[in-house]
Amino acid sequence: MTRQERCKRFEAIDIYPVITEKFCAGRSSLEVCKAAITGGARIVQLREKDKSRREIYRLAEQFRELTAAAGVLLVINDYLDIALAAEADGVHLGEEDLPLAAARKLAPEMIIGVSAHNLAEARQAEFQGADYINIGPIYPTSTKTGFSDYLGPERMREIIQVIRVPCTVMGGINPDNLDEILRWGARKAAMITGVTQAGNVAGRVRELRRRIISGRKKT
Ligand code: TZP
Ligand code: MG
Repeated sequence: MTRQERCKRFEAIDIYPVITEKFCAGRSSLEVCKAAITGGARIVQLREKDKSRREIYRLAEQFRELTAAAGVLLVINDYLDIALAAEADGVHLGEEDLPLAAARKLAPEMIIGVSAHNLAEARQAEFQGADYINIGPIYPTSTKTGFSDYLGPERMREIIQVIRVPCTVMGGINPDNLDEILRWGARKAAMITGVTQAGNVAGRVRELRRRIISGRKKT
């Protein structure tokens, strides 16, 4: 697939499940990935911080098999080499990862997503050519370490309003605060525990999708 085709499909996503095995409530990440797809997810991200690259590559291959069969986009967090080797659709880069321009040189047809924690970072990522920007944390979360500050829905909206590439929002988002972020203009929500810790992952994804699609502000 070309970058353009991938980006077009990215624009159509609603829920963006991010899967980390240690937050899967004792289940394998593959099982949770399968359930997210059953629930209708159009994209999944594989995000592992504590496993070896070898292990992550093996997982990426398995995620790719499942997602490809279902026509679902696959993004790998942090590791461009693994994303390329596993033929994923994209890579998600944070401030400690390869800079965007370097990643683009190596992966011209991939979706490249970048994390932003404030407006300046979001503007910079857009200027440098990110295909999407993940804004967060919106709410307090214990899933990501190293961040004590969070944006809140109002600052989230300020960023979404000026950025032209698709924005996902993340951090502490769950079924209880979903309506709030939708009211403040969010159109795509990325979640780790809001999806991976649900007893019924497929049911949770189905519910979140339905609520995002119906609760989004009309443009
Ligand atoms: N980036 C911003 S917040 C976050 C990341 C990776 C963690 C979000 O996890 P959760 O469980 O959805 O709060
Ligand atoms: Mg990273």
